[in-house]
Amino acid sequence: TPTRPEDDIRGDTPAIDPAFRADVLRGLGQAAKAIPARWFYDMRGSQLFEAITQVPEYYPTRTETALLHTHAPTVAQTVGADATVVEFGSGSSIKTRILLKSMPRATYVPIDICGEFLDEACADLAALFPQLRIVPVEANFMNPVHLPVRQGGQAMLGFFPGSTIGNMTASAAVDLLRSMRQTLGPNAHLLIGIDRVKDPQRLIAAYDDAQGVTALFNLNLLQRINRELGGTIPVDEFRHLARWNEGASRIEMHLEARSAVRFDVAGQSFHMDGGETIHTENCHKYRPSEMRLLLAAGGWNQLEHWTDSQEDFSLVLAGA
Ligand code: AVI
Repeated sequence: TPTRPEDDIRGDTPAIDPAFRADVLRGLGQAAKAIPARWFYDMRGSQLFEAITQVPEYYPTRTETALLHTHAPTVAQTVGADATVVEFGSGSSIKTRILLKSMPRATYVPIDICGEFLDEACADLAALFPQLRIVPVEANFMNPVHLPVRQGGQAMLGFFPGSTIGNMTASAAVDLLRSMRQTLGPNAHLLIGIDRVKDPQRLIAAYDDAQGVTALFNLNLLQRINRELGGTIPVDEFRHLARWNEGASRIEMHLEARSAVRFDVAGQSFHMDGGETIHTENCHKYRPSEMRLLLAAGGWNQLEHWTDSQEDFSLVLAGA
């Protein structure tokens, strides 16, 4: 295709993603407005999430990283240093590196829906671990995935760090755990990070940091809608909210309209009252007994449960 000068100028205007458009229009059309959290992660959103992992109040990343440093050698010993490591999502390369440091001759199979993320993750790891065999798979890991690696007799280790499981309802989490079991085959292991219930003030601080990085991350969703779906949302009229929902054992993120607002998205008009919110994310927190039950419902038997001295975060090794 011939290029034109205006292509360059418009280079940062992405084509409309029909799934994004459908989710946003459906979500804003509901009485209780909500947009799925997966749409946070455009380029800017992914950068802001990286920044969140560095703020002092957001303990999960550094706590899980320390747990992995301590326990990766035991994981390698249990599953075998030459096992096939299947990572569900490929965005957590620092944690992957820690695990693979104990398994440098493993086969590494990152599964991600985004080929670009896969390429990045693979290039970095190939340079660091020359003996690693890397087999990227572009797929939606929420469903069972056919892996182009031998499963018969081959030790398989699923890796799902970051407490991403917490962003799902319990029933979606169980479905995913069952899919993972199918993807990995019999006798597989799963190493999973799960965030724990704790003092709500600490949880709220982790999702409403003093520097306002999480607020920018949440508000970026509105900017993304404006950028990609021709929206006219007055972003300054919204504020970030993080609430602890005790009954559901979860942090909820919302975007609250400060005053009554009207705006258009993809040619449709919307109205919000002052104080009305758009629910953008759930982050479920678990107690150890609930983790065990969740895993069991998903077909996994807890073998090891490691936590830090403050009992902030859990790293669990389970068997199929
Ligand atoms: C990706 N996920 C595990 C993060 C969490 O803690 O639930 C996303 C996040 N949202 C706000 N801060 C971090």
